[in-house]
Amino acid sequence: MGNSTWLPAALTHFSQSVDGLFYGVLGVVTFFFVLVEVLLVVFLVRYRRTKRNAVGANVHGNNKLEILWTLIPALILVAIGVFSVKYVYAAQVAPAKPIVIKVIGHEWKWEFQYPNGVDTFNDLRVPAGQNVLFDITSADVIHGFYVPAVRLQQDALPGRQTQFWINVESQYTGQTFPVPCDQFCGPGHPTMVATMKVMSPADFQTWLQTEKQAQKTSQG
Ligand SMILES: [Cu+2]
Repeated sequence: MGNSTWLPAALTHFSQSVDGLFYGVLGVVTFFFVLVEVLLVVFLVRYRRTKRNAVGANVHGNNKLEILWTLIPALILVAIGVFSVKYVYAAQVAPAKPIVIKVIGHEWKWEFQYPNGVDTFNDLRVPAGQNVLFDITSADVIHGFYVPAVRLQQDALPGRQTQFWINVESQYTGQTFPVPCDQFCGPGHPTMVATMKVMSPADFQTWLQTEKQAQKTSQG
C-alpha cells in the first residue's frame, strides 16, 4: 500500500500491514454505518404512521435474524482480533541478530544508547534495511515511545523494559521522522519530541564511529 495524504509515511512492511488492518476495519464499519443509516431512513418513511396504518404491528422477535446479527459481528470481531494479536506479538519478537538501541525516557527528552556506547539525546538514527530492536525504559516517570511512521508505540516504564523492532525500507533513506512522547509526563511533555533519521547502513556505521570519537574527546 502506498503513501496516502492523510496517514503518515509507512516506513516498514509491518506498518503497511497495520494500515491494511486499519483500512479493512474502516471499510467494515463504513459499510455497516451506511447500511444502518439507509435502513433507518427507509423504515422511517415506509413504516410511518398513516391513516391506514395507525397501529404498529406487534413483533415478538425473530430467532433466525437474531442469530444472524449476533453471529456476523462476532465473526468480524474475531477476525479483527486475530490480526491485531498477530501484529502485537510480531512487533515484539525480533528476528535474528537485530541492532539493539536502548531508549530511555527522561523528563523531558529521549536518550538513545547505541551498541558501541554512543549516547544521544532526541537524536535517533536507524540504518535502513536492517532489523533494529528498541529496548525501552524510563529514568523517572512513565513516558510513551511513539514512532507514528512505523505505527508502533510502547510505554517507557521506570524499572521495566519494553520492546519493539523495526526494519525500515531503504526508499526512506535520508528522511527524518518525529518521535513524540505520547504519555502525559509533566509540564515539559509537549516539547518531548525526538527525531528519527533513516540512514544507509554505511552512513550509519560512519556516524557511529564519528560520534564515538567526538564523545570520547568531549569526555576526556
Ligand atoms: Cu514523556
